[in-house]
Amino acid sequence: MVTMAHPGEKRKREDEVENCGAGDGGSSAAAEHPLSGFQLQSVLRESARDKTIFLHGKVSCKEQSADAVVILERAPFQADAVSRLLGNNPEPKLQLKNDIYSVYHLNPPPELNEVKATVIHPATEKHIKKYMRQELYLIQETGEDYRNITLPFIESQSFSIQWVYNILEKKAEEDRIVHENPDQEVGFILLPDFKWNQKQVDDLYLIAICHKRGIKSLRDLNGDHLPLLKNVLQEGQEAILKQYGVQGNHLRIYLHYQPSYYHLHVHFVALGHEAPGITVERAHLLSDVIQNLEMDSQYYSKRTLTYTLRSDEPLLQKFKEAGRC
Ligand code: GTA
Repeated sequence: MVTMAHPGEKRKREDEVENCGAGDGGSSAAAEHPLSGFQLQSVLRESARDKTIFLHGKVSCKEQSADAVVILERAPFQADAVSRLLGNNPEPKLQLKNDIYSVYHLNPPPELNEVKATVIHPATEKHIKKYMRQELYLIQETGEDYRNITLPFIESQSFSIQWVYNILEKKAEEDRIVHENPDQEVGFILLPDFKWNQKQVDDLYLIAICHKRGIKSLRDLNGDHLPLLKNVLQEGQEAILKQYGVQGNHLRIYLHYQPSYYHLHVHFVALGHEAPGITVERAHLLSDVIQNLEMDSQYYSKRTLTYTLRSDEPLLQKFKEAGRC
């Protein structure tokens, strides 16, 4: 089943590519081995601390070769499985022993040795650049900058949000929905984020995607959106408590500015988890957003917002051309 882009989504997107496993929920694509014939082109980034590696490769598709980004991540430990890992480990190999200190290498059985693979295929140049390590620049975007520089830019090119519409229209991930308020003005869908394997709550990560279309980001929010935002905050916390037993005061609930995907969504992340994008120049706490809009319903169309751009981002070039950085 191939879905059409949402009506009105006619703008040219940089990442519009010929459909090859993309588009709908992709039940057929899921049946194939997504990495068969993967040929590594380059390592975009790796982090020994996060046990993550970002790869660019080529994957054959309909007798053509298309770019793919693959993110490999070691899964976090699960508290209930560690005693099996220690107690049942056939042959712990001693690496070092000194007084009371010793280091072993364990060889966990496959079920305790999971590697999560996130696959973006076909990937665009923009996806490849997104995961590449690059120098960052701090931008201070005034309301005027947003209207003159940023808005025309994001209207001309941004990542496809087809995956968001697939979720809202129940064409993908329907079985993963944790909570839905179906109201088209003030409702939303809450579901596990891409980045969470749902095996332990230490790195719990869900996203709330609002039903209402056309709210691109924080910049579009005004006092009229308070009922929606309050629903997301309250119902989202209640649903997470009910489903996962995690209290609201153990959650970091925030929006990104700039987001990667311009359809309003809110991140719900375990407070102890240092997820990518929780830094002060990107994350805006939902509770602060609500208070700011209660004080001034036009707050986000007026105030200067600070964020970073990578050195190769075309938006940075636009700010330079306008003499704004
Ligand atoms: N359920 O199909 C999807 C889906 N997609 C395509 C994206 N998301 C999805 N969730 C579901 N189904 O949290 C999620 C993303 C993200 C949110 C969009 O939607 O996982 P955003 O618009 O604010 O954009 O949020 P953000 O945060 O930049 O998106 P993303 O892709 O997570 O990138 C964040 C940065 O984190 C990247 O630039 C990357 O460098 C870094 N990163 C580090 N580790 C990882 C990792 N394991 N996976 C992805 N990115 C990582």
